[in-house]
Amino acid sequence: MTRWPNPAVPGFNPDPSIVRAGDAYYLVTSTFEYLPGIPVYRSTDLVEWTQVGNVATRPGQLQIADVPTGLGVWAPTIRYHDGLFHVIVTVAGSPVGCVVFTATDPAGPWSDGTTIEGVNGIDPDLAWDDDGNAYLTFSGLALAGPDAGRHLGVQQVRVDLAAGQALEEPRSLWSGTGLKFPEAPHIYRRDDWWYLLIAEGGTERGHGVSVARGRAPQGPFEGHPDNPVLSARSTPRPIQNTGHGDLVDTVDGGTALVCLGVRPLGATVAFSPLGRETFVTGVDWVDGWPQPAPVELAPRTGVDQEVFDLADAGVLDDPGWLAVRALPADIATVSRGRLAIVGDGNGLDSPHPRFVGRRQRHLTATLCARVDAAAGVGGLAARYDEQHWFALEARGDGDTTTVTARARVAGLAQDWSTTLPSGVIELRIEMTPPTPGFSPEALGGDRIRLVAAAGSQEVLLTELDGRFWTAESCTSFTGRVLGLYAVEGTVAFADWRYRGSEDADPFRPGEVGT
Ligand code: 6LW
Repeated sequence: MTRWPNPAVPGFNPDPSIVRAGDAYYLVTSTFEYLPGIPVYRSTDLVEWTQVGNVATRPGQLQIADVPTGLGVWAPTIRYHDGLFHVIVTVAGSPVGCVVFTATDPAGPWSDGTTIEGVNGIDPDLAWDDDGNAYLTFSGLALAGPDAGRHLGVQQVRVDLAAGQALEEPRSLWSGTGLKFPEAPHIYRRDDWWYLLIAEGGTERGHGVSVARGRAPQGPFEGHPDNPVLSARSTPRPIQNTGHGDLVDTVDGGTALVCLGVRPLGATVAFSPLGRETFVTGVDWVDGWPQPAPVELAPRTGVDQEVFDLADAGVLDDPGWLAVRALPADIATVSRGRLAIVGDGNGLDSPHPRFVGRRQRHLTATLCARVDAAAGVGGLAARYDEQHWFALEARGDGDTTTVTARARVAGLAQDWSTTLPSGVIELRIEMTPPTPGFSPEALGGDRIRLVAAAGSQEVLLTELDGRFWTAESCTSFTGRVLGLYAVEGTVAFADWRYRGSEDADPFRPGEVGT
């Protein structure tokens, strides 16, 4: 039995990195094309996690306004050194490149960032030796230049962090057992050994964690005789793709590993609606080697309710709001007792949608909000990327409101419409896992219902098979983000109500809206 709930940090939270400072743990994850970038989660027990802020709260820190979807913030590492928190990350496709941010308080504010020149790769890690030398270890996947796409394995370079400069040519380090994509390196000192932890096998079903050790941070490193030390590949485990791990010494003298994983649904070929999430597992030390336990599913029980009064002027101060290539406060405004989004003609198929949302965190989840579309067009949506989303879109027509359910999958489009009386309507997205077993109902992804209601009238516009909005179908690094959007005019929203649970049959799907 795992001691900690899993997923540890549910929803779109891939590439976790963790550090302990005193009695508290801090964890960061990747955000790609979303802002604010790099959430910071805090825990004192690896059980309860609270998002205390984000590293990148100012667009200039990342410069991702025009990055292609899927690029942007890849795989941050968080470390604590000399009283300062450091987050180092590659901002793929941005002029910022490999950048280090610092803060005295992990809740922020974080510095503007210093780009480290001379690092052409991803997944940077930081470690310091006793002489104060800083070692930047990274995965040598060239993202730019004539070598773009070429992989040089795990590399390391000594750096001057303040000056933002590499102090030598990158050197090759131990790069795993030969599986694809050696990446996510982290190095740690323990007793007389330096350990090099990496991911290999690629971030899908073949993913794993491998480890090597040496007497110095520069190596040479020798691999564990039985790598990978963690992988769910070819197993029936409910958590798959386990890899991209980071070790932390626990308050009680033990060791834990956080890693990414997915929760695929479906009896045979399986799909993961929430994308890559953060999991935790215990680590034993065996003959001087870390041995992570297989990652176990241990969801929290009960119903998790997240209710926001969208009339509250401070509602967008909550650090969990996300927008695409823009800050949530640049998309939505709260004034005169309502949250409004002004459309500019860009829809959800644009790289710049007028959309603010939050991570879907439970496999059974309902989002509902009240929408006034008398002066515009917009509604509720679930977004993976520009090509993969579904939505409930309202348009006021004077005497009536037309509601259209829209589903988009890689260039395929389908819409369903209904007419409701004019005035404020309630829109609702309901998601439930498929039934277990081998019936047709067990195949595919989660079951999605798109519902609109006005007064006593309630219309189910469509039911969708959620497999099309999963990490696998969308070939996406991100996850499902549920939110509010406008395409034209001004759309006003009230009462954000998200309800989620991992229990079997936790609530009637529509319950939240009544
Ligand atoms: C991340 C790398 C990876 O930098 O995907 O495949 C990248 N694995 O470790 C984005 O999450």
